[in-house]
Formats: sequence, structure tokens, C-alpha cells
Amino acid sequence: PHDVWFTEVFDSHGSAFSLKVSEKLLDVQSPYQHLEVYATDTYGNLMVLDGCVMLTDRDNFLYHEMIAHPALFTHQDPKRVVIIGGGDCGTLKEVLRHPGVEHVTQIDIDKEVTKAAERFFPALVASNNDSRAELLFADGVKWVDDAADESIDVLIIDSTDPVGPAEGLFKTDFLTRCHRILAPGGVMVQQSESPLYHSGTIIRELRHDMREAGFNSVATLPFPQPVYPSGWWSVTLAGKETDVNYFREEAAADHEMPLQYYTPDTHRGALVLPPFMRNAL
Ligand code: AG3
Repeated sequence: PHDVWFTEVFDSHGSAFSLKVSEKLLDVQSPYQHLEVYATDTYGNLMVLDGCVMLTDRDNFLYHEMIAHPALFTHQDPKRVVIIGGGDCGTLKEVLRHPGVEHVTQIDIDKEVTKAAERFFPALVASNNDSRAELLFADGVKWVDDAADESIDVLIIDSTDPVGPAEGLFKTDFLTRCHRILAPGGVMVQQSESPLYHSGTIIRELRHDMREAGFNSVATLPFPQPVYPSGWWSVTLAGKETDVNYFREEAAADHEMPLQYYTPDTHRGALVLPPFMRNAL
């Protein structure tokens, strides 16, 4: 018996991340991507799409809390929420913790991701039977194209890297359409890659394109994410007629949610950009 490791090679930045695995639980080629699930020795189950780590049991709370709660506590009174991507349902679970949210639509192109979450990540899908949740399997770009103007309060883009199926989600046309379907006061948030690797490129371009699309404020919030390239990740918020540098601090402190990373302090801290990022953005 020899050790088996899963490794995500991040060739463009000459780095890699590995986890010791005990078993491959799933290997499917969907019409959109190659999906694998592994059992690891120390991080619980691991989901991989096209060779890229999506999540592990152990640390997905970092990403999912930071893609959901800053946006939801920035909006004054979010009722209608849309998630593009997010097929593993980890973001949906965080959104559903907000009692004021009346309806959440999740649109992922790939049904296989949700099926894999149902089998191997039961904690993420446990709230899916909530009557406020609607799960659609369709092209998010098309869905946003067809959605009614000013009909959404918070729009969350929980995508893979901006290559392959997610490429269109980082384009100006899409962002313009996102701006249009948000009601005044609306907030959009997009996963925005590594602060260390992508501040001067992907993040900078995304922020520029969000402003081009009509958003009047943008904020990039870095947070630790040990299993993604560089070990550090970010989300970028954009506000429609609202300033995403401010949030409902009292509501963010006074709630019943059992959160493990997000607090008003971690939110405020994430809004403070280190000099290297400020210079690059
Ligand atoms: N979204 C994936 C972020 C990108 C990770 N990139 C990588 N490993 N190269 C995660 C989906 C979780 N709901």
C-alpha cells in the first residue's frame, strides 16, 4: 500500500495544492465538465471539477459564508435572491439562514454537481427542501438574459474559474444584464479568484467591468481559503445605487445563525485592503 494524493496543479502560477486521499468516490464526465469526488484523510470529502478543487467538508464554510453574508448584510432588506452556479448548494444553505429572504433561485448548468452534493455532501443540501428554495438546471447567462428588469435584490455568482463553462460569467455583457435585473439598492457578488495571483488581472478587470456595467460602488473582500490556489481567495461586491463599503453591522451581530467565520468584525476587516492589492486594483 502506498500513499495516494490528489493534486491541483496551478500551472500558470507554478504552484500546486495536494490532499491525501483514501478513496475515489465518484468520477463522471457530464456534458459540461469532469466531476470527481474523493474521500480525504483529514479534510472530509473533496469535490473537484475539471481538475480544480471546488470544496471540502472541512473548509467550505470560509468561502460559502463570505460569498453569502457580506452581500446579504449589505443590502438593506434582501427578499429575492438569485444564485448563478453554486450547484453544490453550499451558498444556498447560507442564504436560506436569513429569515427575511422570501425566495432563492439557484441556476446551475450542471445537474451532476447537485446530484454529487446530495450523495457526498449531505450537510450542504440539508436545507434544500425549504419552500423558499428553487433549484433550476439551466444556462445562467441565458436565465439572466430572460429575467425581468429590477426584479432581484441580491445576485450571487458562485462560479468556477473564468475558463470553460464559467467564462461568460466574467464578461461585460453579462455584468450589464446583471445590473439591469437588480432592483435599486441591489447588490451583486461574484467569486473573484486569488488576491495574490489575480489582483492586477482578473480582479482588476472585473471591478472595471462592473463599473462599466453601471454599478456605482465595488468592494473586493479577501479571505483565507486553504484549498484554493495560493490558499487565499476573494469575492467582489458591486452595488446598484448603494455603497457596498457599508453594511448593516447591527443585524450582522444580532442573529441566530451558527456561523464559523463571518462576523461584523471579519466583514469590516475584509473591507480593508492591504497596500499591494490597493496598488494593483
Ligand atoms: N467555486 C470555485 C472557486 C474556484 C476555485 N478555483 C480553483 N480551485 N482553481 C466553488 C464553488 C463552491 N460552491
